[in-house]
Amino acid sequence: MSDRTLNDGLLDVAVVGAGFSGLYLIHRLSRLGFSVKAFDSAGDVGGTWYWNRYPGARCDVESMQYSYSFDDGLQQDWNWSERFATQPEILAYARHVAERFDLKRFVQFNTTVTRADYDETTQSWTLATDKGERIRARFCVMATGCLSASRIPEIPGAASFAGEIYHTGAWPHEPVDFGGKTVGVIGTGSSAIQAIPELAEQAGHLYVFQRTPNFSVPARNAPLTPDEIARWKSDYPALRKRAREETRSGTIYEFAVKSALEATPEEREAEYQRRWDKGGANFMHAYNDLVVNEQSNETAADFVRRKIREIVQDPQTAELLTPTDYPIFTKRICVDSDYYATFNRPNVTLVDIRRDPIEAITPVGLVTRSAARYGFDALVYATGFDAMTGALLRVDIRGEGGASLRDKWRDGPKAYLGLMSAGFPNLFMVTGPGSPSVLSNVIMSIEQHVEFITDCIDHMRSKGLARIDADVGAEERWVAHVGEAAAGTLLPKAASWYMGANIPGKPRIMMPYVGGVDRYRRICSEVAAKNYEGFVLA
Ligand code: FAD
Ligand code: N01
Repeated sequence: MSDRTLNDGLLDVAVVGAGFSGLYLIHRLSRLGFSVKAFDSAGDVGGTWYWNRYPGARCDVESMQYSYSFDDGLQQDWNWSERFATQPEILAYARHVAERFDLKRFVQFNTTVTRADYDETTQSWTLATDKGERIRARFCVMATGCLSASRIPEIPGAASFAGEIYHTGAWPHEPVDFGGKTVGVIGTGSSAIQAIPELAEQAGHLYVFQRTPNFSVPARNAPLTPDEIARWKSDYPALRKRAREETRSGTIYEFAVKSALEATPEEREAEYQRRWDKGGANFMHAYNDLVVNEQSNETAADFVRRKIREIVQDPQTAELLTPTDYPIFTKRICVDSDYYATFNRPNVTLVDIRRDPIEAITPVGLVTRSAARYGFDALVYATGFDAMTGALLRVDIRGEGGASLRDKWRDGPKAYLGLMSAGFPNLFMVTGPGSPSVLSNVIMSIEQHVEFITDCIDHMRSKGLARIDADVGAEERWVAHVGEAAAGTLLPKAASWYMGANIPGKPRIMMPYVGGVDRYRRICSEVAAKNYEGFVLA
């Protein structure tokens, strides 16, 4: 394929995005001898970690696991400093990878892909960018991220606010000084839960506008000791293999083998306390049925609720912070550093905007339905993302016969294995809807998808094939399977962004595949081994 590229300006592969997905794609494809070019709206590599620079931003998967596993030299050489790495450190890691494997030369930064059209006669894609360019490629891979389309809700008067405005997912590059200022934060999801303790340290006063309280467990972050690092590095290949092949989330935790209902109340209390003290998302693996059995789930939820009431001194504030109307773990569990204790500070006020919703934003703050007014100098939207489908559908993607992906997905995303949507030949997605993606250690899922996609393109080259599409029947069966897998769990019980519930009008469908990365990986490997069963190659 590559020789022709040089002759007629047709790339083998165009990649949209230069986060961890895009970088690994470029690495694999260029090493396999394909011509490849990537585009990113950002000014540098890193994706999520380029954009989310809010104070307190860090990962919730332990650093020794939240990193690439494809190159042993890389994982041996790189040193993480803390149990949960900060955003600057993860961004430095992405830059290190780009430099180490000489990847930046393949990326055009500050460039947004706005449209992609498939042409059946040439079996290729034409991408249009906001710079007015047209790029032609045989294959297009959307490495656009599951949590990259940041979203500001439509609130009347929003444009009138005269103070500083921020979104956690598009934070400025220069440090923001909140010293002594009155700050308003809308949202109490993972981003807010990380940012609020830090903002409270700086601000004169912090108003937190909460619609739905969230469950959060302490991170107990700490510097990594040389012993801890050595323990991982001495056994990295085997540990990574275990995470990939034997865990549902692509992450090694202390997995329990029994139901919460098999333990006595005293045993449960001791186990939850032990895990609470240890910190991190390990808490959710205390028993093996916490996401499938409502009664078991309630024992964990009740433990966290009691912790909130213990930590937060003002009973009314504690009550407001306590989630009661959805099971724990049905939204991504938050991992925090002193979140609940922050509400004991005299300069922090929690405002319940479920009972008294925001009516409008004003030039100096906001007003609620009951006419309560809150004034602030800076407004931080911690209001999340149009997750999983947002970044894909912001691009006007046109497949066979000019059909639009936006139209096809109007009632919910449809994709075979989350990798390809029928009618959009030669267009792959990394961690697309219908894959485990956001329910996992995402870098592990990225590696698996990138390896599947690049192996498939390589296979096609070796067989002289030019076109691949998902079979409609295979796609329908996969979408049904994704729905059935979700229905066997408690996850659909929460109005989460997994379900599209955070976006008014978005179809309520469980988008990620809850079957587990171990099982999903086996299915993908079988599909590839059976000559890409469920795909149509020509
Ligand atoms: P991204 O990193 O989102 O990169 C996609 C890139 O595509 C972006 O740079 C974007 O600018 C670009 N792009 C999108 N559309 C276009 C377009 N049309 N034209 C040009 N460029 C485009 N996951 C975990 O497993 N553990 C964690 O602890 C964790 N913490 C997170 C914390 C935050 C604050 C957020 C938001 C997400 C977190 N995630 C975490 C998920 C995280 O998104 C993934 O782990 C991973 O970084 C995704 O990499 P990616 O390359 O697939 O996507
Ligand atoms: O976004 P969210 P996020 N009026 O959607 C509120 C990953 N991540 O950026 O719940 C008022 O979770 C909304 O309220 P409600 C992680 O996967 C990881 O925090 O809809 N409020 C909610 O409180 C995470 O799950 C880390 O009632 C409005 C908040 O805004 C994902 O990214 C850190 C509103 C949005 O929460 C997204 O997290 C950060 C409105 N109109 C992110 N609209 C780690 O720790 C929205 N809200 C690794």
